[in-house]
Amino acid sequence: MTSIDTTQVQHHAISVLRENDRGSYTVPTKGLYPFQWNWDSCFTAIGQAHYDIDRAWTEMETLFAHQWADGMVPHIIFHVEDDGYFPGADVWRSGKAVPTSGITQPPVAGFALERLLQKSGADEAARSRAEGLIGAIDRWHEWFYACRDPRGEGLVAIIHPWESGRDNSIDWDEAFARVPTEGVAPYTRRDTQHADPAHRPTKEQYDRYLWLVQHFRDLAWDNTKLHDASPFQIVDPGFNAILVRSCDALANVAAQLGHIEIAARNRALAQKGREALERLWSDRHGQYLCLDRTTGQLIDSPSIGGILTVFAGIPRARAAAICATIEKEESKARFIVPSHSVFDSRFDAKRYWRGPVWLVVNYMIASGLEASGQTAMARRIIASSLELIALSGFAEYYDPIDGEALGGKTFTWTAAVVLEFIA
Ligand code: 9YW
Repeated sequence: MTSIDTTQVQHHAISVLRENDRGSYTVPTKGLYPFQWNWDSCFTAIGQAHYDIDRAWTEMETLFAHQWADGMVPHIIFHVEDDGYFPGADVWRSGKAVPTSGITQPPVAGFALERLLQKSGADEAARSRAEGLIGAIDRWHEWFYACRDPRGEGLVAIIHPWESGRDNSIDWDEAFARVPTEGVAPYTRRDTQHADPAHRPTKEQYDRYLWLVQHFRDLAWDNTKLHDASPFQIVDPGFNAILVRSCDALANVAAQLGHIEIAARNRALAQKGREALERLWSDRHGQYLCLDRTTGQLIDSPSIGGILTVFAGIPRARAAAICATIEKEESKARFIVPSHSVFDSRFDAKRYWRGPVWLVVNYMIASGLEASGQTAMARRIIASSLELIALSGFAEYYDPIDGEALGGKTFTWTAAVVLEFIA
């Protein structure tokens, strides 16, 4: 194992966070992603809390200042004009004063709120900043269950792969193939100018991404219609686990600050969500799987989504089985946890979300395993993550076989979670 100098790593991580700081929000990495991304920002705040708690609160407050009237928090806020990223504000046409995208992202905010409060020692100033976010996060959680779980199953669906945060995972392939491509307006991609095209989604995938955007835009981004109107409705266990964990975290914070109703509502949502996740368990794969809501079938694709589910506080026997699954991956992958099983023929060590390791996902898995008493595996995941940093720097993602740095090279959320790992 490569040895690391924690003081040096800490300085380096903070310099990456500062380099991408735009004052009241932080970009994931300059060049490739020049705006504010939803879940990136929440992890960023957790990282900033290690050296500047005031700045950390601001990061989250900026995100929530752009919450939609219906409760949704968009996945991108286009604070500035920059044609270096596609699709930009002119494609989404969300009609907001500061333009935003029209879809959402994994709801880490509740979890981040609790972490910020813990890091700040819950002093008077911190409690008042938390007060400003509790109601907004609660409204976002309510929006999820109202608009993305219209039949009250306890599980929310994503209606666009970009909502998952695991943009072109193998999990979506089959369902995504049913999304049409006819009528997509001509466009020029920008991502392939910043990153190696061989590591990015294909042209056909981009056509389908854009078809969905156009379809939702034609429905005026009306969230009372989008779920049922989408040909793509996937229940991702990882996404739901994040929501469950955030409901629990928000319930903790709300109870601490005397918001009894919000606490009770979020506790109940978390409980229902956790129970519902059991429907997605696969004994054969030793992990949870995605469900295609349009067919009612589980998707035979062993990805990180079903491993990340440990973040929800699942039954201990499930967490133990997931540990065994990760151990198996470890026998073939030098670095864990690959975003898709190395034993699946579709595994691709270098292509976006189809094999590489993401350190933010490792952070959530390690946190979930730790809470389930699986401390040894949690430590191995953290050690592997730090080894990647020592070998390849603060990259967007890494090849699990040779550790090569892939995508953006000075990546904000990678730096943020490293500060948590070495704390
Ligand atoms: C894109 C910023 C975002 C993340 C997503 C990740 C990627 C944007 O980058 O999506 O254009 O591909 O998949 O999770 O928020 O880091």
